[in-house]
Amino acid sequence: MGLLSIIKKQKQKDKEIRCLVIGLDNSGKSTIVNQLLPQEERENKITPTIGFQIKSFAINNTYNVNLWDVGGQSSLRPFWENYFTKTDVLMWCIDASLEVRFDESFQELRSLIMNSGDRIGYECHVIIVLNKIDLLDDSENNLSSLLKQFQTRVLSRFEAESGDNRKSDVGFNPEDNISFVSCSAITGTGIEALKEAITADVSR
Ligand SMILES: Nc1nc2c(ncn2[C@@H]2O[C@H](COP(=O)(O)OP(=O)(O)OP(=O)(O)O)[C@@H](O)[C@H]2O)c(=O)[nH]1
Ligand SMILES: [Mg+2]
Repeated sequence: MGLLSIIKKQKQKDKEIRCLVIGLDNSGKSTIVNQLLPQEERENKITPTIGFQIKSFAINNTYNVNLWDVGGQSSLRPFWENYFTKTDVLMWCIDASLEVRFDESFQELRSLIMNSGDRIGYECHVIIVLNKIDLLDDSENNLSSLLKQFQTRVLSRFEAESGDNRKSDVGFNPEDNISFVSCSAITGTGIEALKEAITADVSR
């Protein structure tokens, strides 16, 4: 293979983004993935994911995003770490309408980051997606303040629990390594912002 072909191949490869989509069961991961696809490729019915599925879509004819959507039921969570290698972006989905599951979700995310070695939060950026905002009262009017509040809450939780945060020693900083997007996978609100966050993370 000539030098030019190698360079061309490398450039094409650089535009591939591998995005791992995880989070608690029922948080809406597969529905978000479905909403990210072109209209003609969307499924009409989403069922709980047993195992995983891979879907791809293009952003601005520039990036090809491969979404690895893995089931979030507790029996499937031990398998999440099998998908970390080569992941560029981790999308962590949270159901905004279920306050009762916030703690479980936060603890799962935190232990995943802490136990992933230098992978998640370093080479692999984290996007926390606050989904199902259509189920919140007056969400359309208060989207930005809602997201800001949520962000502050998550960052203070990381701060509060940083006593045994071994990553803090080597520079893991949630403020830099995590970004936040709110959306509704049903109405499509926030989906464009989510696409921007996926590519922004790769060009960092
Ligand atoms: N109102 C509302 N419902 C949503 C939204 N996103 C997903 N849902 C619903 O939430 C339920 C679960 O959605 P899924 O996409 O299957 O959730 P999941 O996270 O992939 O679940 P697992 O595959 O079991 O881990 C479905 O009934 C969806 O229709 C949303 O933004 N708003
Ligand atoms: Mg699913």
